[in-house]
Amino acid sequence: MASRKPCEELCLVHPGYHTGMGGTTFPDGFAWGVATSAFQIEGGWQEGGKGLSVWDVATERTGFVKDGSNARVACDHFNRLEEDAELIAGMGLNAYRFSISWPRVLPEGVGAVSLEGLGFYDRLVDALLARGIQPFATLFHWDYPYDLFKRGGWLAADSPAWFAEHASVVVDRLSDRVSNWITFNEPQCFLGDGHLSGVHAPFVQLGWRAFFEAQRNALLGHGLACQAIRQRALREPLVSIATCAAAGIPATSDAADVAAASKWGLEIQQLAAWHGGLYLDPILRGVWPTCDGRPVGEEFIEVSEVDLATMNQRLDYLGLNYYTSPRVRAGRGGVAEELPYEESWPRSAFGWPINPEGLYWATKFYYERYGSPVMVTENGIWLDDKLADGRVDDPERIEFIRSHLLQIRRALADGLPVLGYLHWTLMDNFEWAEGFRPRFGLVSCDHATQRRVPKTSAAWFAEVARTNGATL
Ligand code: IFM
Repeated sequence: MASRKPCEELCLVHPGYHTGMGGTTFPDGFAWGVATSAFQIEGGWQEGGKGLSVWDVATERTGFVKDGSNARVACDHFNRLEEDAELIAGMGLNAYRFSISWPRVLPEGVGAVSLEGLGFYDRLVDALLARGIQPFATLFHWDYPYDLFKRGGWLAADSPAWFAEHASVVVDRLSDRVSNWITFNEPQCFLGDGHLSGVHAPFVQLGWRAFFEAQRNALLGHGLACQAIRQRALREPLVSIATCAAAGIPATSDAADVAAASKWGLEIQQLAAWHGGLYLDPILRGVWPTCDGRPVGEEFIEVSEVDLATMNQRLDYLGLNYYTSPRVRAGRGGVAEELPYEESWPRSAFGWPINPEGLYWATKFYYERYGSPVMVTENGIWLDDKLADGRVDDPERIEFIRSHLLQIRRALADGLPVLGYLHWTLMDNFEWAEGFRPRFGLVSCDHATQRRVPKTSAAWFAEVARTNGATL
């Protein structure tokens, strides 16, 4: 395949990104879209020959999901993809990020392929392209095949190859039409929340040794999948990963605070699964992260140069999922110290402090450290909004999006390459261990009737996208 500069031909990316942007507008070709994940919207849990995922199994057992619900039907997107593609088109968006359910295309995780499962994604991609919407396919957004979990899951030595097989099957089928590939969504969550704190499926608390084994295998899987995508894709692929992108927000403009904030979450100060550097240093710099000059987790794991070379595959851009960030100041010796938010600080219904400035700083600090252009692959807010008289007014969501987009504009004006903004999420959906209570959507979804009603924010976002940000 002919070589070219990263992103040069990404239909959604303007070449100006690589020559310094400046200005206060969004560049031509900026991606305006929404993001979803398979498990949270598809339903159809046993339709079309789909196998079970660890989330299917966990949600069948009581106690894991706060409201006792499950995602057997969710938003029934499996049976309503045309209607949902029409919703996205109705907002005039040019990008849609979705995930491929691994057990839908490979019911046992490896081996036999479900043609019906693949056919569903075929139809989805066609429905998007017919409406001028670029598909962004995430290969794994947490719904790990249960059969592979029983064989050791991410702890199994074969797990990197299993993931690469999944990637290969999907790429062989869809890469004549899909260019944008995202390997994982938020490794922090499926590894840290899934295997260490045990608050997400597979709901296990394995301790640090097993966490690092799973983390190493997942990073190898990412590397092998990147190779498989680049080797097999029929259209020139753009490869990425979507990471939790909390960043330190400097408590003051003092250089010491800015320097401390730039390290927060990227240079490891203590063991914690949410550190971006734990995943991105091997992936984007080809080095194992250190803490006080020693390899992180060295008491648990050894990672060879060959492993690092596999993990370290070039990415065309880095996906940042941004929701909140702490304020950080320089403590003794310049060490990053968190400054707690006051009780009165505005928060989402999740309790997450709202601080849009963190999106600017995340863009800056991740770009400075890793040098990849940035795509905001998620950003959104849980509000307790309600349908009343057939409509949902959600001015807080509008203000949330507006304030975050202004921070992207600030980043662009500083010459930082931001390729697009994919709002989380299209419609109210199944929010993992929280169940259906959280409402993150631009479109309200009644999960009993499956009636979709665009909220006020959907019309507002549509107008911003239509004018390429000029109406902000
Ligand atoms: O719903 C999740 C999504 O699956 C991953 N990122 C955060 C979102 C909101 O919690």
